[in-house]
Amino acid sequence: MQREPQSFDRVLSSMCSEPHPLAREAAERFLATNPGDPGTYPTVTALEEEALATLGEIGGLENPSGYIASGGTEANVQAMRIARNRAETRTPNVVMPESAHFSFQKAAGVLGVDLRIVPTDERFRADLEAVRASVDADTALVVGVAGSTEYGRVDPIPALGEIARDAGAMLHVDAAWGGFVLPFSGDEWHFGHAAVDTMAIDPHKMGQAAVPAGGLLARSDDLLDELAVDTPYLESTSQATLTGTRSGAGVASAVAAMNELWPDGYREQYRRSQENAEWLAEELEQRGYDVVDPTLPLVAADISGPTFESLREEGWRISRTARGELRVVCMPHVTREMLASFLEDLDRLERG
Ligand code: 0PR
Repeated sequence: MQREPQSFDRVLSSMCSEPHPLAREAAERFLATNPGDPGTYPTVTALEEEALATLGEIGGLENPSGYIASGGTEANVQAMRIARNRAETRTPNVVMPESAHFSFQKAAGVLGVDLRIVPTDERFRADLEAVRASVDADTALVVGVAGSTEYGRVDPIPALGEIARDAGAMLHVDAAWGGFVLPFSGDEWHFGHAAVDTMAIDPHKMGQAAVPAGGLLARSDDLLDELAVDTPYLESTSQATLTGTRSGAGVASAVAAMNELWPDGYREQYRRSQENAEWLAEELEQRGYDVVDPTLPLVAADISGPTFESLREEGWRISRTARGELRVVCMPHVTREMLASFLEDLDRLERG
């Protein structure tokens, strides 16, 4: 049977990408395995340990605790669940910047936690004064974003860690998208820079693994134990994941991608993506658009509604920020040629 390749030709909005060929192959080989049942599927369970160790290396954490989740949403839900379970209050709250992903709203809803959303500053990073003013004795968790969905910005993680510590709260870093570029960008974002307790870091985004491969990292085993439930009819005795049956394909493909690409391949990819983002930002600025400086490989630019719609009609997969800017995520499949062709279409449409 011939496989129809999924075309990423005009996809500029996705935070997922073409999986690395080795990741695709590994996913196929492990399609029929379930790491949720380690007694029956020991090979994929061993692979999950390997994946976790590498994710720990990337995220600055020795001997990490955690697991390969279905994605950033699950990792964020579970991180909030750990914090809620540990909180010594019956009315816990979570403080996060408005730039945090909507999965935290789902988490707060499911967990019955009061979500306190604070503004970002002029650089689209968590406003530290606002965070400080929002935490109190009931704060179970402070969330920092390392690579935000809309602008690719990194919150001041060490400062957030101090605020969380002073409030007796935990700190979760959402590096679901940013985690595979941040080791090369010079940002302070990981367990080694601050008192980070948990982290979301997704192989299926910048990590070039197949979907579903998210990552939840926790500083210590006792944090993950907060999630464990007894599993009477499995050979293993407890399970910390949110989903039961899980994809071994995601786990195996994450290992294949990381073995191949960490660190040199990811560094090289970061360099290409970042150069593309800076090039696109420069080109757009020269044309007179307001551009949000791409500190990571994600460009936002103020392009008018009608032009945006026309670009979509041309087949470009683009999305907008809440403020209405066009977003271009420079994922591994986004090449300079693709961006040049996008600009040609943009120029033609603007000429009318
Ligand atoms: N955290 C951050 C910072 C994210 O950007 C995202 C997803 C998540 C968590 C949630 O991850 P999962 O979707 O893996 O659960 N960010 C993108 C978004 O929601 C996801 C996405 C993917 C969007 C592909 C479009 C697309 O084509 O905008």
